[in-house]
Amino acid sequence: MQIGIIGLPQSGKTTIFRALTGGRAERSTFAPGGLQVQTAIVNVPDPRLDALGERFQPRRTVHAQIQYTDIGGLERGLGEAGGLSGPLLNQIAQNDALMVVLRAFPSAIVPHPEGSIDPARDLAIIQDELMLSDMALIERRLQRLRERMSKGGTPAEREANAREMALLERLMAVLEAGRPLRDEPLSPDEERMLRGYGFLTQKPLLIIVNQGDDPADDLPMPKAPEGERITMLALRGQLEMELAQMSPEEAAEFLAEFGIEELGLYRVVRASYEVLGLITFFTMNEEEIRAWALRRGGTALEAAATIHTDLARGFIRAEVIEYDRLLEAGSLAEARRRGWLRLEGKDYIVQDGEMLYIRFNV
Ligand SMILES: Nc1nc2c(ncn2[C@@H]2O[C@H](COP(=O)(O)OP(=O)(O)O)[C@@H](O)[C@H]2O)c(=O)[nH]1
Ligand SMILES: [Mg+2]
Repeated sequence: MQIGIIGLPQSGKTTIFRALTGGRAERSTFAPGGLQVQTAIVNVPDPRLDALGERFQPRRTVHAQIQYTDIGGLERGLGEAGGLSGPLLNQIAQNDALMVVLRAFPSAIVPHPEGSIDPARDLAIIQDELMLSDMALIERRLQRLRERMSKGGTPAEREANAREMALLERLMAVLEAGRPLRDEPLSPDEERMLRGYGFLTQKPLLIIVNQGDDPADDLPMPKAPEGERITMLALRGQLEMELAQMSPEEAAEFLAEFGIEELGLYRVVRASYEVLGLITFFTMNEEEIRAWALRRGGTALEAAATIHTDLARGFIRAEVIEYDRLLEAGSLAEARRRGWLRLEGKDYIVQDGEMLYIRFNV
């Protein structure tokens, strides 16, 4: 799963990216079409995994991961000028969700492209850019479909084209009414039809209000947009970046001194998980205990496929236990003896925090 970090210039995207990665996991910057892009994979902090690791002492403890990409280059007015450039659009479109960074920190030395600090206005600017980009994409596609229709085609082709055109026209009306595509209910069929488009306003949105170090400077939070796959969170980006670069001991001391309960980046990663619609399940053997991400509502078979295609191909049954019951039993064998492991079939809906042991045969 990957999240693209976007926002106006100087809003603190790179600062927050560094906070998430602790400045360690950065990979080389590459720049197709002159873009500034950097990517890092971040472990999802999970106290349950820590507890399992401590109790069972496997050789390895492996976290679920999320990939973050810091994408520079989005600015006001790109959408009006005929849409985002191909490379920028591709960079943004390939993510499962978007993180929008809004500047709320005061600074005499960092200029703001709009000349003043107003996170609600900046959010509107970004949302407009995303909407204009989707409208341009729909417009281009409709144009092509109309041309194709005028050339004839088989009845089946014409029918498919007509259905796609009707759907795109409906979505255009949604955007023209100022609503993101995220809010438009779609049938599974329609979703399938749209999968290849990568519409930006369809993606889940995590909005980060980037505040300054001093709470006395905090502005009122902008009104959080309503909707299901959209979340807003405040973060002191610069402070978090500095914390992330300290040793764990130093950071803990610092947190205690300022009465901060946990690193803000933990909240960001959790919110990312939430907005992506993911849950965690665990697997365990002598070698490793591992946390895996699965889409909420995913089945035991999908969980098996996440681990390895062989497990899905040869799936027989899943043995399932909540992680805390496993801790209580002390071992899988003991849990089995006590009858705490449930046998579930491939359609079983996996719940957050369950340990799965897949029985398979290939
Ligand atoms: N005082 C303060 N400065 C910040 C904060 N976040 C970012 N900056 C500064 O703002 C400038 C732009 O930040 P950067 O992360 O490069 O923004 P980007 O263009 O969105 O990637 C840099 O000089 C940062 O040091 C913050 O929370 N507080
Ligand atoms: Mg940057």
